[in-house]
Amino acid sequence: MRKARVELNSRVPLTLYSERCSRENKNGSARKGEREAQRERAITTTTTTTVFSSAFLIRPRGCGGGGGGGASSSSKSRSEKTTGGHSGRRKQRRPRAKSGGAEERYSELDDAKMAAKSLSRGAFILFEGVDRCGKTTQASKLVDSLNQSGITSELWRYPDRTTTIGKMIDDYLQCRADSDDASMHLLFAANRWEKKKLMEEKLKAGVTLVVDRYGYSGVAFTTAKRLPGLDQQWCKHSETGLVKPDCLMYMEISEEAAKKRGGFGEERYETTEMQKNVREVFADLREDWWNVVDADRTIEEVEKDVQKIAKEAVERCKKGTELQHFKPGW
Ligand code: Z5A
Ligand code: MG
Repeated sequence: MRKARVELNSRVPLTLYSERCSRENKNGSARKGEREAQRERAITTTTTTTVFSSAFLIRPRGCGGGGGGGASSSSKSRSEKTTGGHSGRRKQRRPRAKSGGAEERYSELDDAKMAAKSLSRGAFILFEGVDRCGKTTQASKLVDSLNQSGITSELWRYPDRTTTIGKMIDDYLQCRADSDDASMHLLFAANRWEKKKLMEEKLKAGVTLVVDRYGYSGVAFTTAKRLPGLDQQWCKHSETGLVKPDCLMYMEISEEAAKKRGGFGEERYETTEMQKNVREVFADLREDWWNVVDADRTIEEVEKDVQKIAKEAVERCKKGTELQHFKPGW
């Protein structure tokens, strides 16, 4: 009985001890004092190994933020304390160690992550650019064309003026209300955060989202105000953790071509000075993976490029790729 339990727990020191004990019993010449000393040594070694294994298993897997890992770790130690005589058995059972048990568990986790990564999903396609570059025109055309070719797609716009936060933003943009610049920046970001969960759900459900403006506009317009304290890094902070687009179409339009598309409207940011600054910040934000589309051309010419780039992104996401989020500092 004792030997079977020891093998189950795979504790080498106890197994050796047990085998030696049974030999000694057979010989009928047990030296009782020495056996007791060996037993104590064996238990000490086993406990040390168990504690080390437990710490090794719990700590690195304990979730970066500290919440999950800390809770898990402390609740385990609480239960070990309260289960009294069973605590030793609980500790021994946790590693379930054949050799390399901890590594096996890590690879199980890795496998689960890999499986999640391989999930097919919809693409997040974003249009960004200065005023009148044709974002709304192209985004609408793209959604129509994707849906017609059997790719379920939706058009999203930011700011989303339909939500409670969006209505406050609309009042601000239309100069019906005034507010602090930092708080407005955070409201624009909150307008994205309030739809983050829905965005993730839709993408994971296979819906392609074509989005007209997003956090890049948020950073560009607030930074363009050139206010002390509201620099690019500060502006990026409120976007950290939001879903990152799979494909960004930056609609590049010259000032001359933009002027030909009609004058400015009545909204707050529609001034020459503001638009010039926004253009500069966008140039500064630009990254290698952006698709820069020449938006000076006709609607049809631009549309041809947009469709090709978008369909590649849709295919990539359909094959399976993990959702990305904005990392600190981006
Ligand atoms: N904002 C912010 O501050 N912070 C944030 O976080 C966010 C936004 C998300 C409202 O944005 C404001 O909110 C915006 C930034 C700020 N401020 N400004 N200024 P909005 O997206 O609602 O703004 P909009 O009213 O849609 O304008 P727009 O985006 O600047 O325009 P567009 O969508 O790029 O262009 P369009 O509407 O497709 O086309 C404009 C005209 O040109 C139209 O008559 C078309 O028929 C014509 N057009 C389009 N393409 C062509 C071509 N290729 N050739 C000729 N004519 C064309
Ligand atoms: Mg627009």
